Amino acid sequence: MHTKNDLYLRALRGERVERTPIWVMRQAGRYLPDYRATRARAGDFLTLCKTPEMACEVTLQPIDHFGLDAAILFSDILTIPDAMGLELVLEEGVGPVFQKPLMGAADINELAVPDMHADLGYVMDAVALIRRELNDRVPLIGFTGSPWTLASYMVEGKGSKDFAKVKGLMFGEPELMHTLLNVVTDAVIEYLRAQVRAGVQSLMVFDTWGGMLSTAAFKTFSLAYMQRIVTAIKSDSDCKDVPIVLFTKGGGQWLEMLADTGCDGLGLDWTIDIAQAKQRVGDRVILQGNMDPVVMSTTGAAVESQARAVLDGYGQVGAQDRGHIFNLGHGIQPTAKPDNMRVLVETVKSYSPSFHS
Ligand code: 1CP
Repeated sequence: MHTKNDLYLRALRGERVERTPIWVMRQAGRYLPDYRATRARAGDFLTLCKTPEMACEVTLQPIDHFGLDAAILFSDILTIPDAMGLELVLEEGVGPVFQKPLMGAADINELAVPDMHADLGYVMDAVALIRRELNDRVPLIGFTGSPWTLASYMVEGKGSKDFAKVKGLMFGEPELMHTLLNVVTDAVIEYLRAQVRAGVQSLMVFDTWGGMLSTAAFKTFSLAYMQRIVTAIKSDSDCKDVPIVLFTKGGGQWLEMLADTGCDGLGLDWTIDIAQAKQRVGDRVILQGNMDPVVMSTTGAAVESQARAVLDGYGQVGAQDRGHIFNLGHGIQPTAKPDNMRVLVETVKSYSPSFHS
């Protein structure tokens, strides 16, 4: 028997809720023995992403184990560049690597928006299957990388520490950089629309590398394109009621600008004081975050006290506030202890109702 839990969506819509909803970035992943088993059965990460039955299985694992308030589609932000022909491979010990990174103007000018059914149909099939299997137990979150973050991987070819190649393009050939960001943004908008039509009930944009930019560059090369995404979603008849959350890691100084896009929520990394974020933008957007993910690899007592500290930091949800969704400040790490997820969810469920009276 399934009980319907729409706490997360009600909170995002600005309704009063009885407690703080919780989900965890990267909640399906290597810290879970069940995930590692399914991943081993798949053979490699991309096969796991591209097989809807297995993607569905790992999406549901953390929901079944921990009683979280939302499921997030199991996939990756790098599916779009893969579908654009860059050929993603996940190399053990290295991380994601593109076999055909963008080498210059010729490569960039050839890029086209992929076909959402022919090239990314496996994602939409996974969404439809997950919705069926979830049976409204909890809402399903769809997601994308931000154009800047996707473009960074497409130019660097893999993760980077200094982003020298993509910044070289940005500073040296800004028009070409904009050509790249424009086609990626077109693809992201089509991708999010297709996910909504397939059944996702809220959206999240991961701007993981926006915080690597100067304020001026952030506005021009990341924020402007996230603005285009929010505007497109809010003016699409199928998507306009689907809440959208933006998360710029390292973007604490830009919260007002991010809220100005008209998004529904902002993700906060752990370096941001949530009480201050609430004062700055808490009446305009719901705030999602922001416990340091490393706590999840320590003790249950630390998890409980740090989770309480985040809830105390946001404090009472008043009439003017849009509210708080509990999450970590970035993805949960492979070293996290599954038992600590139990402690985390239990702490949020038992301690947060007093902030919602
Ligand atoms: O099994 C494995 O070894 C693969 C590890 C892994 C997993 C579990 C990768 C490779 N991707 C994922 C899934 C994933 N990625 C999800 C769905 C899982 C869930 O949330 O439950 C999501 C939302 C992502 C998003 C993602 N991928 C981001 C944005 C969020 C963030 O954490 O900042 C980024 C930057 C990526 C790129 C990526 N994919 C995988 C890795 C190891 C990385 C990071 C590479 C780097 O450090 O640059």
